[in-house]
Amino acid sequence: MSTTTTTRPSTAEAIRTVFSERFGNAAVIVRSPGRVNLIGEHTDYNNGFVLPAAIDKATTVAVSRRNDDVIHLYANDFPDSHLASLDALLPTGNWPDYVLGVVSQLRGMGYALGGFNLVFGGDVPLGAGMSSSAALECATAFALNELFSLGLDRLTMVKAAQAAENRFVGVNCGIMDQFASMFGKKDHVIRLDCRSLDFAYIPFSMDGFRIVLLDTNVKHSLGSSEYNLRRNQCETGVAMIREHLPEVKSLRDADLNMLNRYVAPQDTLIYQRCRYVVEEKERLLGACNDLEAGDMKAFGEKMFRTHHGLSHLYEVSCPELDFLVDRVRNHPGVLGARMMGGGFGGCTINLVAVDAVEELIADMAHQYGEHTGKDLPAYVISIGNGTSKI
Ligand code: GAF
Repeated sequence: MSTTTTTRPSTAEAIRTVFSERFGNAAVIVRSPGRVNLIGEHTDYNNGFVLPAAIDKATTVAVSRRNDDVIHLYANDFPDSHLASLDALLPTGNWPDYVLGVVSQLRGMGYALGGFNLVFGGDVPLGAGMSSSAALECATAFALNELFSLGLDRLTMVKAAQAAENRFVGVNCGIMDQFASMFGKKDHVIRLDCRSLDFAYIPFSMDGFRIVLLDTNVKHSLGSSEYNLRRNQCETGVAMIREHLPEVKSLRDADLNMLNRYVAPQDTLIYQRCRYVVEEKERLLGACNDLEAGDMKAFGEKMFRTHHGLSHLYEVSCPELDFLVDRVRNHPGVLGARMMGGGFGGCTINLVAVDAVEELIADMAHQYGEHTGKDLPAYVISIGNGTSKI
């Protein structure tokens, strides 16, 4: 989610208070977290694996029923409000779409909803690549499920939230962000197979190191159009392979040999895109072995290699992200770093030795400020639980 205004992060208590001032007591209050992704970037929509986790920053949504067909939304952090009618749901091109999109998908799936009031806010930084949009979509789905007793399970809500983003917001994203927000588990990462949707929680102890997010404070506007383009380029690569090997359904089924034989001779750019995905797929599986063996140094090295691929082959990085990854490389306390999420701005994710965290943040803020003239917000995050009622 992006907005041009400065945010005032709301606590869950503030959302409860604001809701009761505007609409009376809230019937349901739900929190849904943002996410990080350790490794496995741009693999979800290629049916590969991802390794995300829910974080300790969340969006809170409060809702109550109305007696008419009106949907009355209020964003406490911007602040801004929006009125819509249940029977005329149209995209606005702005934040209401994350809520209205979920409503539209649920109704399309045949669930009966009525009008409702909704207030939301939270401390997931907006437009920073921590999935504030997925957090709002998942919180909305969960809250409406409770409010209208729809009887949905978590996976159905995840799919409705993803469909809202695909069909209403217009970003052809994979399932990772919504899945991580809904299924997150404290102190665990989720190894998710995006083809079968089988998943496993892997303990992530952060023994001696921390996850540090460095926020470039930029979000280049071509983000969503380039994202959709990458997805198309991957599909083009698959189509080239399928001319010879019809059993290959997605890049999940492809290897470098196939790319060299059937894609490289036809189109160098498509080859580069597909090569990144195929290499990242292997890298993630290796990183899971590193995690199991407790070898965070090897894990971190793979993160640097992921960044290199995202920057040079997949070309979804930007000068600010490259600068941050390049500069932290020389810090002895940094085990690994890379851009995180869709790209073209947002955060880098860094694994940093505990005793190096403070100095790294100060040093990078200084270097980044000198280089770009911008602040560098930093977040030392912990891994929390997924969507829940509060
Ligand atoms: C964004 C998308 F929403 C995810 O589905 C995923 O593709 C990610 O970019 C890149 O790994 O966060």
